[in-house]
Amino acid sequence: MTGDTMVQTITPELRRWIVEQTVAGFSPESVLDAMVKVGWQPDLAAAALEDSLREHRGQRGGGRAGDAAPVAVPRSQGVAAAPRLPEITLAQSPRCLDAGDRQVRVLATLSQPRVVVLGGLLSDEECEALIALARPRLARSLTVQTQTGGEELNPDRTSNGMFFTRGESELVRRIEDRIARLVNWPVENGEGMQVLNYPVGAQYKPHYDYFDPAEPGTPTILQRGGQRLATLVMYLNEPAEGGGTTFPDVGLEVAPQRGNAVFFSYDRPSPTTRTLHGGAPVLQGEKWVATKWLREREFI
Ligand code: PD2
Ligand code: ZN
Repeated sequence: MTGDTMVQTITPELRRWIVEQTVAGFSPESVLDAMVKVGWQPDLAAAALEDSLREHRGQRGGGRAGDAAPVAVPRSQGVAAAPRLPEITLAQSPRCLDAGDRQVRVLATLSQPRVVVLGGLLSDEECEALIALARPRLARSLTVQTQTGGEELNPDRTSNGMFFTRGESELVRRIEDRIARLVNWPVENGEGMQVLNYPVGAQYKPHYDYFDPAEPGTPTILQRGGQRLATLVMYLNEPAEGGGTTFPDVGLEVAPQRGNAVFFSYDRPSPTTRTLHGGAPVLQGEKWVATKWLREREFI
């Protein structure tokens, strides 16, 4: 979209979407940024945002709800800041990142969606220790029940899993501190690390990790720290065949290699982030991963 010649129109659908994002817990800044990223003129996006939120709060001045009028109102002060997201510092195209107690290699990056493949995030000993601690605590994986905010068995996810509590041991704390430093995001905003085990044939079908604002259980889920903004999948072993992490929208598959990891972030809870991803079926051997999800605020 060039923006120079095109008249952009604020439709009722756009107003609804803006309100939904805000109700889902996203800041006005992040909603604005999302609109600009998909081609909205910043001034128009800011006006649409302000107008929709004012209307939502019942203070709308002028016009009717649902008007589809082109507007050209200057961007107001205070809504232009970029959203804060977990992010790896890549500005200088580094080969290596300082994660405090360990140097981590940058193996590959993609900017849209933001995906970073990391080498050597965990040592072999740390991978083995996580597996050993997780093994006796495994149960068939549950996913969040989006209708109610509870948990349920999900046929799309045939792995076994368990959660460590945040900071529950020296090993867990060490890894959490390393991740926090690497992705520039507070330890407190992370969910407890989840370990998953996939036997032969198990998979995690493509899905989004954010919570869908349209689902009735989402407001309950968001009370514990807001939306998920980023995911780090750490590979604890190497299945002989299969088990890659796939990103179907961008044709990417990350091979599971012990100690390596894939990071990806999503600045809005929308498929337009193109962060659809899955765990491909394990064809030979078994697969172990640890996943860290990062929230907007402290996860309690
Ligand atoms: O195990 C994986 O590769 C995988 C794929 C997709 C894990 C997750 N999602 C997840 O834990 O969210
Ligand atoms: Zn996932």
